[in-house]
Amino acid sequence: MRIGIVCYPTFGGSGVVATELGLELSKRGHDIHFITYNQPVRLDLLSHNVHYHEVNVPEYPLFHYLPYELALSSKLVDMVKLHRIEILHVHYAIPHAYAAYTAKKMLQEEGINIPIVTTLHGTDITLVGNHPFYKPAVTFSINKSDAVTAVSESLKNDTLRLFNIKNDIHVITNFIDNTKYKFAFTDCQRGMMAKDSQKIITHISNFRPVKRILDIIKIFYNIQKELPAKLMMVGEGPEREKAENLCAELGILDKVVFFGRSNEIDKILCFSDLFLLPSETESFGLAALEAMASGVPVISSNTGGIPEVNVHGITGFLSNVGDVEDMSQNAIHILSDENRLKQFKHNAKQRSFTFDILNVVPQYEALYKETLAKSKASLV
Ligand code: GMT
Repeated sequence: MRIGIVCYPTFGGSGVVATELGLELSKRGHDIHFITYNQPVRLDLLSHNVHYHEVNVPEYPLFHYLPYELALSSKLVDMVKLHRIEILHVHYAIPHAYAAYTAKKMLQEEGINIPIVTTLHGTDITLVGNHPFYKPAVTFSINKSDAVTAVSESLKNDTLRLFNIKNDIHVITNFIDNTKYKFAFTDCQRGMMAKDSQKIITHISNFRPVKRILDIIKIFYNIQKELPAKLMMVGEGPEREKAENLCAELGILDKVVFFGRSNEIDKILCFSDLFLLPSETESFGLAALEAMASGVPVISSNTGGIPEVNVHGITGFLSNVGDVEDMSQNAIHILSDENRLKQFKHNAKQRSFTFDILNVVPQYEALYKETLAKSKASLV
């Protein structure tokens, strides 16, 4: 199939999922066209069947806001025609599903039928999309998509609860390429980061308020009072400065490393003992799955789709959002006994195989085929 993929090209989970999906589909023989404003961060290799088409939005003095949707829908029209793209898969409803529908209508005028698959990722539904200023457009574009997927049962239920949706929503979860998480513990250069006696605790995100970054610092503060430990904070975002200030206030700056953005997530996870994800809301928690694939147990909140990934008492523990004390106690429980830690690490790794890329990508392929067939049949 010739598939157009629209996504945010940044470090966020939706962009990562879209990129990894496109790359796997290309390995399976499909022709993949990424259409977005920058080359996606995880897309380092273009090849004969992986293409990137940049969306440019020219500045003009009259524009207070640059009309990205307009530029994107025009680019989609051009690329569908030029590369005979058969299906468009848009990741994140805002504004991608809306722009794709506009492109579809423009192409219809020229006798071209292009089905649209929309994948809902989380904040496009639970935070941003739900805002009254966006809601009518988000509802409209979900209902006008030819197929809709959500990354967890929880996100599907949230979508049905918050919007007036007439379409079916297929749950196709986030996934992981387990072959990429094969670093042997001895290759990790753990010694560069911590003493042998110290446990390494890690958090990776875009440091937005929804990640409850200050809870992470407080949990770590409690942990390091009980056992030798270091905290690895990976990512960049609006809460970083507050987190650094809190570390200074608590006198733990020397035990916390702020990495900023990193392309070496697998290496950092390889030497980690525990992953913290106390988010306010999380449709799936791809970062937790990446940790688990590296054999790192997860201390998380029990919100959204996280319980579908992290199994309480098996791969880690779940607590109510904001319950820093409970999360701290659970972390200390896992870290304070070597055999227990080993068991949790093993369980986390085993659980990650449920979400292996080879189990999940065929579900997207099947959906594309079904959607294309329906779309062709509707023309007859
Ligand atoms: O929250 C993020 O880190 C970024 C965000 C995004 O849209 O890029 O992630 C969302 O999509 C991911 C991939 O489907 C999910 O794994 C994350 O749970 C989800 N984030 C939230 O729901 C807050």
